[in-house]
Amino acid sequence: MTSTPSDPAPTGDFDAVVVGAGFSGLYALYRLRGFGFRTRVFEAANGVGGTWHWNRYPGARSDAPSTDYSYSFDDALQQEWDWSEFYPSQPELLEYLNHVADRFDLRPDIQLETRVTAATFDETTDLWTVTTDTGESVTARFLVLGTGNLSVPRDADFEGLDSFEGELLQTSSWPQTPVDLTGKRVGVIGTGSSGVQVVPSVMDAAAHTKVFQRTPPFAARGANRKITPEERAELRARYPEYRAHARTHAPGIDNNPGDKKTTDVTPEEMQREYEERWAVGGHSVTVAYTDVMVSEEANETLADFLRARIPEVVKDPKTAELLTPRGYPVGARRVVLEIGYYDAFNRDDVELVDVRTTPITRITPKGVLVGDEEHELDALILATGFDAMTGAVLKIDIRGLGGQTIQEKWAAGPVSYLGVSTAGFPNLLFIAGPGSPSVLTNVVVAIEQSTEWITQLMADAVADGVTRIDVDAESERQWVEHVNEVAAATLFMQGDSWYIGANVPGKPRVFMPYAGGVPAYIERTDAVRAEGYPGFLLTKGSDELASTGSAS
Ligand code: N01
Repeated sequence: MTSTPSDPAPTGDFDAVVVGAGFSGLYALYRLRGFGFRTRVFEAANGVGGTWHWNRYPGARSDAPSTDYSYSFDDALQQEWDWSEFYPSQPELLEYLNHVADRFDLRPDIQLETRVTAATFDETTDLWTVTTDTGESVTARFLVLGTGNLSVPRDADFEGLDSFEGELLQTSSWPQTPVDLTGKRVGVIGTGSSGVQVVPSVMDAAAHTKVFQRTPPFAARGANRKITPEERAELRARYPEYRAHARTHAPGIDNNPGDKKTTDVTPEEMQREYEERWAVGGHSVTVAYTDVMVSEEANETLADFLRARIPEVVKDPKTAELLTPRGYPVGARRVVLEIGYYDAFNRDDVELVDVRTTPITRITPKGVLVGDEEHELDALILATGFDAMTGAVLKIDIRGLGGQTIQEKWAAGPVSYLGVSTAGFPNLLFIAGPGSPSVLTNVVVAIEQSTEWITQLMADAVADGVTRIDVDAESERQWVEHVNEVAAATLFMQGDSWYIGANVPGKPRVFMPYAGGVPAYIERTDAVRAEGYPGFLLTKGSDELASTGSAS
């Protein structure tokens, strides 16, 4: 399907190119096929699965229940797939996504081991020219980015990293071949969701595990368990209803949000409520009260409750204190679910190293130098996070109208209209992009909703003979302002989190997701569709241009 400059194709080689074959890209392909679009998916990895292809570190699992963290678009799919555990593990998620690729016969349109490196919009044909690291160049009417919000590791900028003589591992690009840590002295840098999962999963094999902690996270109790056949049958009987109900909740999941403020209850009632939710496990404890993410006092009640759980597990008071998060609101950085993480520090062979007071000086051939103390290691695991939300987009040399690059457009942070498109880059569409609820939700719900909306827009445009979908700059400005206003009313800005790009030196500090919740976002985007897409600039091309695609 490779085109050459001497092969002018006014309708393009494809109607759509999709980048990425994770949850987003697979569903986008399924939808676009349904609309009759000739579609090609490019995926850098040697398999489908996106996040769940790359993050195959021991202990990797979602912290959303499997019955929510899965596609809802096809009832037969959800009826036939047996999730074994409450929180799905990485191997099971990868198996599931491979099953989806096979079940819907998606593979023929997915080109693996092909990274999209550049895309240029041609203003004379309204087509994107997409080039890859394999030297291919194809044209397509639409470019859909399903590149993931947490897919590009942030640069591990430790001095001396290359000199390390032991085994260097990264959670976000864990080897596909088995890693044997038996009897090794293992170090883990980073205590976000990835670090908290990997520590208890490697410590049994390791001779000794050292955890290098700069910022202790707030943690809720992960209550993983097997799903019983009875539970499965009960859910299956009402699955569609269950899914529809989930979309009526702000995070796209019913984690039993309370409807009172902390100020509506007595301290005793509040403590009882938190305890009951803690006993259930999961993120439910974080949504007990409506004012926790908007009032510092309310937030402190939850923070205090979570802090008090740590010494109940961790026996050494000094270690318990070191593990205790302070100085930022709970929820402003993502709350992790811990399954055996705190308990790990009761073992003689697991040690917490504080790299807040004394930062890591450098990595040496033998291990990690903290101040002037060298911690000798045989293996070092980096769980140091991602260049979130914009990293994967900005890695591609994307050029829109007038040759403007996306790097120029987003120099002060990402801007978009509804999180789906950015002005000056026609026919470029983001799945769960910056400015949409995305990472603040059960991301599979965000992905499905976003993909459905975007593909419908594309199909409607094509059916109307539209060859160019751009965004009105003023509508974009208003949406960005709304996203910022919603965020400003919360405590999100007070955590030095990846939500605001604070984990990547030099990255503009902008709150990137939309904090208004799934129902408000659906209401807004549904209204935009119903009203004929105000805020979009839909241009009809010549008959020849308009003949691409065949929306149904
Ligand atoms: O990354 P992170 P992650 N010296 O950015 C530390 C999703 N996810 O991969 O905070 C010392 O949270 C850094 O310290 P600090 C989920 O959305 C979900 O763990 O910068 N430490 C931090 O502790 C999650 O939020 C699941 O002070 C350094 C850590 O590295 C997101 O992915 C599982 C350092 C990075 O934590 C990212 O999680 C996994 C330095 N120089 C991931 N540089 C589940 O669903 C960085 N750090 C359960």
